[in-house]
This record gives sequence, structure tokens and C-alpha cells, in this order.
Amino acid sequence: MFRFFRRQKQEQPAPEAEAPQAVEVAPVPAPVAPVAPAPAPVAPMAPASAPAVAQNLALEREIEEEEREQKQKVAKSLQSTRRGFFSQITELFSADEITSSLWDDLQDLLVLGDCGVDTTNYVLDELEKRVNRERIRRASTAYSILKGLMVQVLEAPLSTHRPPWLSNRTMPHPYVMLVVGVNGVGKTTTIAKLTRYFQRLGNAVILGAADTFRAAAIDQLEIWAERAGAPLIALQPNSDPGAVVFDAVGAAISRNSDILIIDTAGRLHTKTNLMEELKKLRRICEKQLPGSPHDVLLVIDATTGQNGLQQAKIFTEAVEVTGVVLTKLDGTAKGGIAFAISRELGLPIRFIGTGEKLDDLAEFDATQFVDALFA
Ligand SMILES: Nc1nc2c(ncn2[C@@H]2O[C@H](COP(=O)(O)OP(=O)(O)O)[C@@H](O)[C@H]2O)c(=O)[nH]1
Ligand SMILES: [Mg+2]
Repeated sequence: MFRFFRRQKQEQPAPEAEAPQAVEVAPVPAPVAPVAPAPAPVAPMAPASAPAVAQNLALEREIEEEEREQKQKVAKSLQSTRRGFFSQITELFSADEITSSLWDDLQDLLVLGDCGVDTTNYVLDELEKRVNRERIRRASTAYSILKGLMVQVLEAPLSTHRPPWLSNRTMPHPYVMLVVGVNGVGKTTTIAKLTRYFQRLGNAVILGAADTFRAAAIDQLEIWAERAGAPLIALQPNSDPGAVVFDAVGAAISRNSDILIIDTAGRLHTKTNLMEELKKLRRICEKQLPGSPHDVLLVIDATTGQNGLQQAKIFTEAVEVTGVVLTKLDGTAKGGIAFAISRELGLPIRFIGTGEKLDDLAEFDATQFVDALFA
């Protein structure tokens, strides 16, 4: 349970920041105070004293409560998605016995629900095989197997590139994340949410505004940065995004920041120059800080369905995407796109966006997601 290991702020003072060439838009607050008071970390090795045990129990209870609330929130935000195609799937299986038309109806609903033909056929084949092999008659048994298969589809890519922030491994320092995706999918909003998320784990987060294409994009990130109390490295509109990345990585190093999150432009993905620009940003990170960027998160708007999948393919070919944030699942999304992304692209979904506020971000949990959709 990684929350036990909230990173403590380092005590040593940050080295003097070299005068960055970039305009620093937001004031640098004295060490970023974690939003939630970070409890003392649990020391698993030392024999615990009675007050420490009590404290640990209280912390455990607090975490359980937090997780329960998070689950309820995700289920609630997925309500309208569930009411679409997935509730019809649940109805299909409400009969006692498996009917002859079940497979065709299920195929239609999975495709209509955005799961994609490839993923739908895979799930149907596997389900039919199990049902025949195990001579299953009851629809409810087949339904449980279907849910298990859907979880498997989502879980398969989760083990690839498991980021250190999910597995208690030591984070490279600073840890650099590049956030990419087409305009309007929710990149900037997601960056604000991620800032809050990582601050809550005790990290000092710094932001880079490399979407210099639109002045409004810089302003928007500035507002979020101020709200989250994170410093922002930005240049004038229309300046070279590469220069912003260069300055931002430099600033993250000189200020001893834990995590740098870089916003990027998202003008039409069909324009090859955006892909070239993103490749260049990658190279600048690598040159400034070998091994970085450590994560390239692709933001996909779940309401765009199969079109979102096409976008994802193009980004994946251009920059090595390490994970996906699926946004706007609180709206009219059909939800099946999550399965198509996992199976057809082999990309792990790391977070889901469930609203427009800072706290509307949840770590992706395959079982929880399937339970919420098929409830
Ligand atoms: N309902 C909902 N709206 C979102 C979510 N994420 C982002 N948005 C909205 O989507 C719009 C575009 O977001 P923005 O972050 O500017 O997208 P960008 O162009 O990719 O940076 C804004 O109105 C956001 O409030 C989400 O998870 N749910
Ligand atoms: Mg933006």
C-alpha cells in the first residue's frame, strides 16, 4: 500500500536557483505544503510502541475511509456511462439460462459501447470457449466470467512500465512527466489534478508550460499553478516550447523539485509538425537530464470513443507513451474505450478523470472500473 510511504520533504535547503531564463509566472512558495497533512511514515521494521500502534491503526482506518470514499465517487461519476450500453449487458445476463441470441446481442452491445471490434471478438471468443468447456448453463455464471475477462483485458498492460510512484520504488530525482494529447481532452486540467495528487503524497511539484501555441493555455496553467501553490516555468506565448522544457528541467534540478510536470500543445494530431515537436521535447529532456522524461502520459477524452483510439495510435507511434489518463468519464462517455486502449494499444490506464475539479482524479483500478460499469 504505497500511501504508507508518503515521501517526506527533504530537510536540506534547496540549492540557490540559478536565474532561470524563463519568466517565472507563479511565486515560488516556501516548501510546498502538502495539501493533506502527511502523517508520519509507518516504520515497518522497528518494534512499535503502543502510541505508534494506535497511530498506525488510525492511519490505516483513515486510508480505508479515503479508499471507500474514492470508490463511491468513481461509481457515482460512472453512473451515466453505466446507464448506456453496460446496463443493457447486465440485463442480457439477467435471464436464468444462456439463450441462443446472447452472443450476438453481447457482441453488438460491446461494439456500441466503444470496446472496438478486436477487443469484442477476443472477449466473446474467450467467453464462449469457457462456457462450452465448463458446460455452463447459468447466465449469471457466464456473466461473472465476462466480468473477469474484462478485468483481465484492463490489467494486462498495467504491469508493463509500472511507475515508481505506484510501487514504492525510489523515484529518479527530479521525476519528469510529459503530458501529451490533442486540444480539449483535458491535459491542463489533468496536470492541475496530478499536481494535487503528488503534493498529497508529499512531493514538491514544479510545472512547465510548454503549450506556448495559445496564450490562453499559459494563463490557464498559471491559474491552476497558483491554486495548487506550485511554481510554474513559462515563456511568452509563441516562444519555442523546447526552450520552456530546457528551462523547466533546469529549474526542477536547481530547486531540488521532486516532480516536474510539463504541459504540451495539442493542435491537430494529423499535423506531423506537432509530433516532430513532441519528439524534440523528449530529446531536450533526455539531454538535460539523462533518463528523462520518466513518464509520457497521454490524455484521452473518453467521450471521443474510437476517434480517441486513433489519436492514441498516432501519439504512441511518435513518442513513447508510458500511460494513459482517461478523462471525462463523468459525462456521456460510453466507457468501452478503456478496454480498446488496453488491448489494442497495450497501454496502461493510470488515472481517470471524473470531473472538472482538482480532486476529480482517481487512480485507475481495473476491478473497481469493471464493477462500476457492470453494477
Ligand atoms: N466533465 C469533465 N470535464 C473535464 C475533465 N477534464 C477536463 N475537463 C474539461 O475539459 C475542457 C478542456 O480541458 P483542458 O484541460 O483545457 O484541455 P487541454 O486543451 O487538453 O489542455 C475544460 O472545460 C475542462 O474543465 C473531466 O474529467 N471531466
Ligand atoms: Mg491545455
